[in-house]
Amino acid sequence: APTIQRVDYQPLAWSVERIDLHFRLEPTGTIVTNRMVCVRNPAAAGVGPIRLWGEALERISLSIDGVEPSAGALRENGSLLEIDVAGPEQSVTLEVVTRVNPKANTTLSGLYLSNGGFFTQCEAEGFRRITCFPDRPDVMARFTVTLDADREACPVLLSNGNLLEQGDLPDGRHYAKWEDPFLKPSYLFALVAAKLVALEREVETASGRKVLLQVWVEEGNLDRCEHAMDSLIHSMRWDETTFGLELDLDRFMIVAVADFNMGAMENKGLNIFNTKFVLAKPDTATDIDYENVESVVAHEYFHNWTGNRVTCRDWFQLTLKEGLTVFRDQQFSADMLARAAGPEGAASARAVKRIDDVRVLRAAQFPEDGGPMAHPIRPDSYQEINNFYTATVYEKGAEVIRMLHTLLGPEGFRNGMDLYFSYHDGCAVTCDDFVDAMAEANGRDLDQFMHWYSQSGTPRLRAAGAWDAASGSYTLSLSQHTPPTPGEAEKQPLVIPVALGLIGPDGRDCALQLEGEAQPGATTRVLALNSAEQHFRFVGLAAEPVPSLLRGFSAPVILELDEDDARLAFRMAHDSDPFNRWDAAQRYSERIILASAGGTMQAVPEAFVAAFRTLLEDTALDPAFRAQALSMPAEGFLLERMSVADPQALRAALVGLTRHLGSVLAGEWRALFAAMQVPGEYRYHPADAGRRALANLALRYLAAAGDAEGLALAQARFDAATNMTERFGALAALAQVSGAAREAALQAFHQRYLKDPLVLDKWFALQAGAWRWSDAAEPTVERVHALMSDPAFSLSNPNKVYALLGTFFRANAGEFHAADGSGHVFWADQVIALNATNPQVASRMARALENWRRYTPELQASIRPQLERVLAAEGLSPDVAEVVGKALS
Ligand code: HT7
Ligand code: ZN
Repeated sequence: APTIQRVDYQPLAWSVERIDLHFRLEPTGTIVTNRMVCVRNPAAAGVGPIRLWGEALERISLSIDGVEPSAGALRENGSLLEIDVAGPEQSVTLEVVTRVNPKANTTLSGLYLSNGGFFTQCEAEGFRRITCFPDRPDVMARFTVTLDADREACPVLLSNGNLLEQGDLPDGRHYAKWEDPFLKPSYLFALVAAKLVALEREVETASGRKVLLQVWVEEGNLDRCEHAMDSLIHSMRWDETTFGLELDLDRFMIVAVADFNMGAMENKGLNIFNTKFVLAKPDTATDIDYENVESVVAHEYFHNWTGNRVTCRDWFQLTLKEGLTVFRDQQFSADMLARAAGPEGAASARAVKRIDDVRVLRAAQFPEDGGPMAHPIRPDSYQEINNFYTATVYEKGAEVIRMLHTLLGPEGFRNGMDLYFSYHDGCAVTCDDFVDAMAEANGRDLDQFMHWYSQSGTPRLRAAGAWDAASGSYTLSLSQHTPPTPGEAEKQPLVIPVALGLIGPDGRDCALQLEGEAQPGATTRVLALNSAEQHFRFVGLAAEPVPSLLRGFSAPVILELDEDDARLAFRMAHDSDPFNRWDAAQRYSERIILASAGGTMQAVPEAFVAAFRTLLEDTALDPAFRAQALSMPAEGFLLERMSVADPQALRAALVGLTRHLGSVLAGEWRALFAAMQVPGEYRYHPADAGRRALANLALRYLAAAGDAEGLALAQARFDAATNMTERFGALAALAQVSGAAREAALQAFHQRYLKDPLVLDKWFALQAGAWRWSDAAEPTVERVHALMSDPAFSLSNPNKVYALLGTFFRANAGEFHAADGSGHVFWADQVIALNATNPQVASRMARALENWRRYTPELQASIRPQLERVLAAEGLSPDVAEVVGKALS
């Protein structure tokens, strides 16, 4: 596939002002009549043909102002259609009638069927699979949409905006006409025609307008929508109070669909969601599911301003809406947790959220930034845009916005947002436009900051301290460098906000005073490192301090700081910044795990166990925080930290350490489990969720150690559980020990939830992610293979693929990379199979091997032929070709 370059952006000669769409919906032959007013675009001087894209469409007719264009005036090149307008008209009406086959559409992009209903997904380039259109985000038009469908099969007909009229038609059909009052790019178009029911609420916006909120689901799921509705209302309130942003429509709809490539989609006024991020009730959803529903509902809702009202000029600017919206949903979730925790627990609750987010960044984005797909948050080129909905664009993009927030402060950031909307509401803009608004609102020069948008790779922040007892001063030397990434050998110094504190020997933070300052100030402050190396001299100190750097993870970098075990243990016990306290525990365990995986450590140091025990028993600490602090670093992050990635050695080290901690602290874990019981009926509340998470963690450590008492506790909890968090937590512990009890519990769970696809996804994922805790256990690849034959599994449902194959390929390195290469052969078979039906899902699976060159020579030898086999496969999609091509290049 051709490579598209960011610098080649050109406005189109013709834009679209209005589009009137009519759908006669039939499963195998839907007729789409598209009448649009095309206008010459002043930004391009209106010179050039009308350009439309169309894909997988059968064209029935095309006319301009009622006349079919002559053969010479119409050119087709792949999916691009160019039409010359000979005359001087500034505006023409173009009508194009096409036929599509939703039933045959297995890509889940464009118009497709799910359980008999019609659904659409247009981001990024799905609208061209519905009708011919200048399908780019910089073309913003006013849409009216008429749906005409069988009343019995599709009683509910929805599209963006406001319902204008509806009524009956002959032959058992009916129609509905919708109008979206806002200009929007085609990727935000949506329709739904299905048999659904809605949970409804009427609420008032801050300015007193009444709006109707609806959550549409299949009838049997109506009792699982309350939490999504509450989350929507909380999101509305939060955006009103935090950013002064109100819902701008009279009606806002969420629709849940079981077949969906991603999490959810922010179509204007008609968000379409994967059922996984809508449906929740205590018997089927875990605390983590509840949290995810809340944050995804918030994310899509927040897009209404950051993405919809102000959208992206081109897809290279994707982080403009995604990084900003992820940052907004992260802040929202942190605020919700802090509110639930009350003033005493707010800081810890915020830290728990931050830890969650940083875990994701380190496990998914850092490896991406170190591999062949590395790209800046604003990429310079792509072959297939769907491959660029990445952890870099989303999560690192959010970190970049967070750094702006840190550097400008909450008020400065808000002022920048206000200016951004005042300049760009209703427009399609660039990342530069956003940062320019931030700079102007704050009177700041952010030119150097823009390197975060143009450079890929994870920067290394090196720190060293020098204590001068005579003067009571401590000089902190900070330096930065970013390793080369594909196509980017040289890197410029970035602006890195480093939040730091200095801890005195008594474990208390010192008041910070830089040389030249009149008096000591706060105990945490932010230094802005903006050159390759800088020195900061702190004065007025009574004794040598211990530095606590990058508090709250103030920048998406890898901190290189020599700290001995004693210092890490000291910070595990005393760092006043809860994020860094957690991070000290992570660093200490990382050191032990990597030494063990590298064969340089025989026994787990007593000092580590003691520090770990102190955290375990510290009842002053919030349970949710303790659950984080007592969890091992993510395997994906640890693999990235190995000079040569050896998944088997790493897994052995992780198993060894987990088992050791489970057995030497068995008594403590059992006591903790008992202390963390949550009495009464289940409610989703962060305080209860923290206790349940810690209890479940205790069971997993005990099961890892094969502790008979612990396993009995897990069995009892599994049998008596009244909610999914406890039931699944117990099952996960039981599943760690192979044998009859494991199989019986898995079987009982399967039986109980046979009719519940989302719960079965958990069951598939648990088995696909299984570690082998004993040599006797069955290789996971065999179980995964067998599970593909389970009647509930289907390669055409992305949730099933992500649960079974995605978990195995992307979250079970120790088993996937089995030395006999069976995992790699299986991977190639599945990628090739998926490529034929759903390239987006295939490409996500394909990415599991992109960092293969970091592995041992033996593994590389096993992986290469499989990558080559995929690359040579017939009919390879651009999606998979880009990923595998870059991996092999
Ligand atoms: N903006 C949405 C992205 C999305 C998507 C992208 C490609 C293919 C399918 C998709 N479904 C949704 C989701 C979001 O970030 O909010
Ligand atoms: Zn988004």
